[in-house]
Amino acid sequence: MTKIAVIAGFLGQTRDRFCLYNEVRSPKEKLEAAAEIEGINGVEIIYPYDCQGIELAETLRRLGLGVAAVNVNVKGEPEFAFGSLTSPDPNLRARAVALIKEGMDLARHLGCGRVTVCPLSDGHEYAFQGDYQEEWRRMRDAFAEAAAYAPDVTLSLEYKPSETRVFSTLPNLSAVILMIKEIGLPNLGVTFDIGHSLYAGEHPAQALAMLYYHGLKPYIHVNDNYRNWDWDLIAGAINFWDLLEVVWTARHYGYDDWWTFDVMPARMDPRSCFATSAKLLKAIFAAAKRIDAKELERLRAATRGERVPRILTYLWRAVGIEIAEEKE
Ligand SMILES: [Mn+2]
Repeated sequence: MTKIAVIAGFLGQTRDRFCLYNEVRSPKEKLEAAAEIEGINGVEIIYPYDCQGIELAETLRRLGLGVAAVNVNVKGEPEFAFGSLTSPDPNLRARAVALIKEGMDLARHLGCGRVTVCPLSDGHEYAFQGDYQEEWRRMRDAFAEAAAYAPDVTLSLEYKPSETRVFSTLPNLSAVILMIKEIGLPNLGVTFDIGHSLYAGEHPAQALAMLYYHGLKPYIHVNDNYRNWDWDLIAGAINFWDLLEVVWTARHYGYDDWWTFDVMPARMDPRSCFATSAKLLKAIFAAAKRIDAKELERLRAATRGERVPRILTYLWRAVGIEIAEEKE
């Protein structure tokens, strides 16, 4: 079974700076909506917001939904607006770490074994505003304390260049690799959000391959954008080849974990958005299977000037685009 999930929060009401979209749903209604979507068999649950007033384990079991991750929100509370894991106030930092620990207990209870954290309130806006080294140390110590608390639960760190802060403390692939290497605990992983990688100016498949190179366990968030902002659009709709290469690379390195849609269904019915997203992703899985690693290796060995033309022709044909044979 291909494990395809959706972040439960997107099944309720969402908002941007100007508008509200779709109807308000309770945590239970969001899970019920997820369970009805063809092609979706799991959810990522936001802690604490999607965990209030609901018997989660029982509801998930009844609906037949798996849990891809517990997403601990260390940015939503007003007290975290000036930073959470990097806050100069040790009490605030302790509260943020306590939330992550609670999320780890919940993840274990739900049998998913993973917490994901995207520390978006940690960063700065202006020159001279922050002590960059001190903020890095505080974030490192916070993640180290949380990871050490529950060695049986993966603590998956999600990097992103900006938003809500103009500059994030954990902005890109290199930073997250360095953070994890510096902490040195084996239960740290990386939430690889394709949109964040695009927006960080990375080539997503290369970024994913480098996570495997460094022995780091990825967990994949699927979405798309125009590389200028984290628009959370339907995956593959814009950067088709990037998504195809990410899927191919993930399979190549044996990824058998969840593919979780981090897609904002603004101006769309969330159920159609995610049903279509699942269909498109499965089509990309099928296309990726048609790209043979051995054949790629052979084409890469072609004469220098012939290499790229041959690879492009092979790829376009592999995904079903007809290309006329060359005239002799
Ligand atoms: Mn994400």
